[in-house]
Amino acid sequence: MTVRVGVIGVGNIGTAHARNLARRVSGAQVTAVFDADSHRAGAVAVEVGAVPVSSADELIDRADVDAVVIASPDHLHAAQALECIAAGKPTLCEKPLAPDLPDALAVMAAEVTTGRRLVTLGFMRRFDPGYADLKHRLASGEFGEPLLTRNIHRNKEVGPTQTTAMSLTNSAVHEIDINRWLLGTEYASAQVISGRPGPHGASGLKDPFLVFLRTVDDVIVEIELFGNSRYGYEVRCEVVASEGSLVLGDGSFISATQGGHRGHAVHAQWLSRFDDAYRLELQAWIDSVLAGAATGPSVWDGYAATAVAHACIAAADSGETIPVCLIEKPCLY
Ligand code: ISE
Repeated sequence: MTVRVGVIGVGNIGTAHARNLARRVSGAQVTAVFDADSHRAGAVAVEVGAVPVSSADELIDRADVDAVVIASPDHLHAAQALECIAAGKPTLCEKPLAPDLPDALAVMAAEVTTGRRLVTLGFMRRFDPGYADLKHRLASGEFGEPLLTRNIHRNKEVGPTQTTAMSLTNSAVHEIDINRWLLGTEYASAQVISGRPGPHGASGLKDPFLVFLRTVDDVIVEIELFGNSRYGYEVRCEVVASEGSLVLGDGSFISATQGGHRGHAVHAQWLSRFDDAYRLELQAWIDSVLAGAATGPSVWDGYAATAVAHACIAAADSGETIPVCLIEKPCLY
């Protein structure tokens, strides 16, 4: 059987998803593409053998669309996820579930009312072989109890309209989620520290800054977020545990030594760093659609990440340590 997928939004990530579904994922076919830029939608549709359609609503309602990928701008995710839930179509929604908490809660309420999981969140790092290995090694117990994690998330550059809140809801959500997943816990509080901003960010943007999250079982998660590193894209994670430590770098480049220098290349952006993760995420999603039961990151995970990002926004604005308060977890999750 083949899952016929409609892709909403074909910017960088939506195009990558459409191409992966068309060429590198078994059991999938892209049948419809929508983008606010109709030329872009047309070009991607031709490339993947789909039809371009004129609205997200039309795409969701089409009879030849069994499942939907939402890769539109962040602020549209929740409304489109609600439509997919109303249409009863399995959906892979890019992160964040919503930049605002009421929108995230509305999606969760709608899904809970239907009584079945339809929306999978695009927290693709959970599918990255490096992070998966980190989780596996921690779970083995060989390294003892995790005590703290240190994370680095640097982009080469962010747009001129980037705000500190966007750095948290759009970028830091990855670390917020992946550390919840690695540690198998929730957060209790958030603190944000920033100092002198780099010269390349918009006025008022905190960049770089540090986030300190404390989990309910007292593990510290430190995150450095830097949107304008200028040199490239870099994501790292170190887990300091009671019986050893584990470091995840990008691991995919050969280190060359020559002429008195030793070094290796750096990714320019996230699509190449997480190429495997994006492909494996889509394959797992298609497999779950074929099996008729959603697996993978849930709407609860999307809500939790947005809730923690908002505690961080309040912490960044006030300079205080802000408690993280989650609603009671619905049985569905
Ligand atoms: C971007 O939207 C992503 O999802 C990337 O994975 C992340 O590293 C980047 O910071 C985000 O802006």
